[in-house]
Amino acid sequence: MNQRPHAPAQLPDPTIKMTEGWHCLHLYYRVNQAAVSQLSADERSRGRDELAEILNPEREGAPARIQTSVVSGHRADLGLMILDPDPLVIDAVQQAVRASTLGPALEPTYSFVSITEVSEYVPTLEQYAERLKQEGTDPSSPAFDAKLNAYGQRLPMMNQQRLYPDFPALPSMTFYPMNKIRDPQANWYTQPFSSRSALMAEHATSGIKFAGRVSQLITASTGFDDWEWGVTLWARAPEHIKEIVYTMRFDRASAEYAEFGPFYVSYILPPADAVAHLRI
Ligand code: 76R
Repeated sequence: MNQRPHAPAQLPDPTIKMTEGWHCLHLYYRVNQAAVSQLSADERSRGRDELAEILNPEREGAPARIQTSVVSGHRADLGLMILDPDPLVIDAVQQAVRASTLGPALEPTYSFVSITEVSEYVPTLEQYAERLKQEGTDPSSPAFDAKLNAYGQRLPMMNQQRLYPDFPALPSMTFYPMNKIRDPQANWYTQPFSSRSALMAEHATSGIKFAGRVSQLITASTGFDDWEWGVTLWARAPEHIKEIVYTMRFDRASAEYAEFGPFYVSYILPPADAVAHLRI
């Protein structure tokens, strides 16, 4: 007899993979010099090779994306950013680092768990057409068609990059978590969608001016970590990080509604170079 007569007939199988998009983890480690000193020269040398191999994006079983960077300041020495469809493949990197010869010498200092998504504020083709009209583009003009077509061509690629991102070939990065605030006088979550959408359109217009200089990945963390989003920015030159974060603070979406967590600025290196840089 059917035990669950009212169960929907066609529920998908339970899974820890996302229906769409990837899991994402940012990990930060500090070198513990006291623990390094406990290791012999042989252990240190073997440990460096092991660590470089764990972080090698080309190795068998590597997560879909893994990037290594060297962090400025006391908050951390080594930064990892990892994405994969399977959260256990991501976690396996964390456990492999911990269980490796250098594990005792690498103190985890910060982590951030999130998922990739296409934001609800990314305009559909129809919404984009509406926006063009509101901006005064005549819907019967060739310019309107050209803009709409160009957006229609770009959108699938942009969504692919948001859900299954490639790391850009840019050498500096910063990571920070953020919230949209819920203060009585400025509560993002009580604003109607139309107002939030207008604010995010202003935000996007201000961000697009940094095309080519800054590449951004916004990952969602509501329900996954203590903040609502993780912001990862890669820059062509380090000053662009300051420029974009400063500029966007004046967008109403940030000026009125955003609060930010700690910032981690780091410089991307191939794993073996990053490990050598740590001087373990
Ligand atoms: O995804 C897109 O490109 C579409 C437009 C867009 C959305 C929907 C966009 C564009 N962002 C979107 C969503 Mn963003 N972004 C941030 C920060 O420091 C700060 O002040 C805020 C941190 C930066 C620097 C940045 C950069 N953005 C979001 C969201 C999710 C909101 C939601 O879903 O509720 C957050 C939290 C957020 C924060 N954004 C851009 C940029 C840049 C540079 C762009 C232009 C993108 C481009 O070049 O195509």
